[in-house]
Amino acid sequence: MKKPLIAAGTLLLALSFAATAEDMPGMKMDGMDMDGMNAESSKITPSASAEGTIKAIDTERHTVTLAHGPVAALQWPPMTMAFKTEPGQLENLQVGDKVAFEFLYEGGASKIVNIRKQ
Ligand SMILES: [Cu+2]
Repeated sequence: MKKPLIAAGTLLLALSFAATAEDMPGMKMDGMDMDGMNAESSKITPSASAEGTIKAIDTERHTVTLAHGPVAALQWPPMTMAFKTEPGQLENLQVGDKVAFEFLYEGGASKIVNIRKQ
């Protein structure tokens, strides 16, 4: 008899979480980020991809400056600009490397989702 009760309790808990998340879009996004950041984020803000060359790496501010080619998705011409990164994303990369990368452009800032050496 104990197991069905626990299952019912878990279900209720799950349902109340779902209801709360729907009331609060911010919380829902947090949950989605934890579940599968790349796939879910791309539904919110489409990520763009480009290729470029690393011009500078700022390990304190966690930015990488890239001279990148055109970005069709955003109608950007080729340019050199800084992108925000997460700690660890620039491991094994150095100035001068040619890279392919995906990024999110939100609120005037560009954030690397994925970056790899070509
Ligand atoms: Cu740019």
